[in-house]
Amino acid sequence: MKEKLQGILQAAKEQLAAAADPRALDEARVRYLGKKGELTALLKGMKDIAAEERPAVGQLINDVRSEIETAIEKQRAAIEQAALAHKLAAETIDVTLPGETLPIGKKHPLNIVLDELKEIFLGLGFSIAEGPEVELDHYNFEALNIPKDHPARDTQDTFYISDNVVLRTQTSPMQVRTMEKKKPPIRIIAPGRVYRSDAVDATHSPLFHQIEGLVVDKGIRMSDLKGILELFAKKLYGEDTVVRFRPHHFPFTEPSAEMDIQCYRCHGAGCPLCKGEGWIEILGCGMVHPKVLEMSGIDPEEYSGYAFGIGLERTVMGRFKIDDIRLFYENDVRFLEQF
Ligand code: 2U9
Repeated sequence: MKEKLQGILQAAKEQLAAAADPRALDEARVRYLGKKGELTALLKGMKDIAAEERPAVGQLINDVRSEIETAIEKQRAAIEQAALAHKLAAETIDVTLPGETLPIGKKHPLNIVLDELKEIFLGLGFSIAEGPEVELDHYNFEALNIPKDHPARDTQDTFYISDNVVLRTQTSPMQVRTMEKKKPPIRIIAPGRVYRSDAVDATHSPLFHQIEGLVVDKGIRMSDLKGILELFAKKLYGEDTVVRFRPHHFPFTEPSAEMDIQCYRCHGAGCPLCKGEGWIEILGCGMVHPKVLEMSGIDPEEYSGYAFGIGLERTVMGRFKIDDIRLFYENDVRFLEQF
């Protein structure tokens, strides 16, 4: 019996020492100490041993059981220790390694210039008004002195949602809304997205951006308009910029004009950049039509005002010499990362 027990103990210690994970450890435990284990079988065989020998044999079996249990706990600790060491090694972070640099984006060229324009007008005491892109016909046309039969209303220019709802064709509606809510003095710019149902080509997009301005107060004159817009041009294109105003017509302003800057490349002589004109058109402007003031509840006998409109894409294309308006909307990183 003693030799048998020694054999079981030796075999158990060898199997336990070879157990590299909890499953193998448990297999060894069950093989020797389990219900059908080798040691348990010996205990069951005690009834066949002479009564006077049972205590000694029982003691021997229990001694071997506790040695095996000690060996199991020792091996369990070794397996856990090895697993922890492996985990620590696998998850070790070398904090001295350089961080992963995430590529940062760039500001869109439209936003670069839009922010410059906002800064210029904010610096001139204007505040910024923003409003809905889906507009009522009233605010986009009627309140701007563009009656139902005006050519600007023809569907080739406007996206109609319904008879009385359109995608705004200019940001002017926001200025009408402001005049309805706020008594003069008014000094706002209204930047934003506008829509015209033009066919797409290098210089036309159904979606583009405008910045319109409106000043309404007592005693506002054309000289105020010319002064502020010349100042704006000098801030945007440089102090030595030369401007000129050409008579024009808009239904919502009277008198109306278009402002050009002298071509900064040929200084008026004419070159490819200005298509031989010597001048580059920058914006449209004019004194707010008295009927427009009146329709928005402002007495044209007491107040006057001026307004202007700048096409953002046209301004940016001139600034960065971009020859195709579609580049602004294609999200091609090869284009966008150049700014
Ligand atoms: C109110 C009264 C008058 C806004 C104005 C222009 C002239 C103009 C164009 C510039 C380039 C549109 O994007 S563009 O094609 N705009 O020339 N806009 S005066 O006049 C207003 C606005 C609101 C209440």
